Amino acid sequence: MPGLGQRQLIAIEMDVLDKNNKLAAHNREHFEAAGQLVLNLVSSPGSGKTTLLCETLRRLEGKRPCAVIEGDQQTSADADRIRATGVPAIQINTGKGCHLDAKMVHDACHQLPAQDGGILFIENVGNLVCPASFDLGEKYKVAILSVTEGEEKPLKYPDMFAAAQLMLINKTDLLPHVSFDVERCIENAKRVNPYIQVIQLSATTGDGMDAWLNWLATA
Ligand SMILES: Nc1nc2c(ncn2[C@@H]2O[C@H](COP(=O)(O)OP(=O)(O)OP(=O)(O)O)[C@@H](O)[C@H]2O)c(=O)[nH]1
Ligand SMILES: [Mg+2]
Repeated sequence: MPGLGQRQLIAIEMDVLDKNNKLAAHNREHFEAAGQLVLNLVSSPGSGKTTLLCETLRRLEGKRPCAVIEGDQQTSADADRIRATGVPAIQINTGKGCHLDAKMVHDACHQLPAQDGGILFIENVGNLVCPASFDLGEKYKVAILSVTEGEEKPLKYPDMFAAAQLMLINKTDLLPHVSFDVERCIENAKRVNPYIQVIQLSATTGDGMDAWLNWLATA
C-alpha cells in the first residue's frame, strides 16, 4: 500500500487477523453447540474439491445431513454443482479477495440448516497461501493435493500443510500418466506436519472414497 510504512502495514495485518480470530472463535462455539462437524477444504485451483464434494454428498445422502459453503472469486458454478446433488449450498464470491474469512462464513452459515450430527463443508477459494492464515471456525482444515501438482508442494507451501489435519491426495487414477512420487509427497507433508493424516483417492473413479468416508465418520 503506497504511503504506508512496514510497521503500519504489519499493525493493520495483525488487526485484521485478530478480528478474524475472534469471529472464528464465535463460529466454532456456534458449530459445537449445534453438533455440526465443520471442515474447511483448502487447495490450489482445480485439485478436485467440488468433484470430491459432489461424490461425498451422494454417498452421504440419507445418512448424514450436509450443507456446503462455496468460496470462489466469481461465478456460482460450484454452488450450482452442489445443489444438483440436492444438498443446500451458499456461494460466496470474494471478488478481489483470495480467501474466505470468518465473517463471510458467519453470515452464510445462518442461511443454511444446521442439524445435530450434520456436516458443513466449506470449499475455500483455490489458493495454497492465504486460506492458511484465516481461521473460519472449522474443526479441521483438509488440504487436497492432486497428483498433477507435484510432490514438492507441501514444502513450497508449508503453512497450508502445517495447518491441515488431513491431506487428501486426489486424482490417483492419473498416476500412471504423471511422474508424481506419492511416498515422497507424504514424506514432504510429514516434514512440515508430523501429525498430518493422509488418504489417497480418486474422486472420479471412487478409489479410496471409503477411507475418506471412514475418516469423516470419526472426525
Ligand atoms: N482424472 C481425475 N480428474 C479429476 C478428479 N477429481 C477432479 N477431477 C477433474 O479436475 C478438474 C477440476 O475439478 P474441480 O472439482 O472443479 O476442482 P476444484 O478444486 O473444485 O476447482 P476450483 O473450485 O476452481 O478451485 C475437473 O475437470 C474434474 O473433472 C479425479 O479424481 N481424477
Ligand atoms: Mg471448486
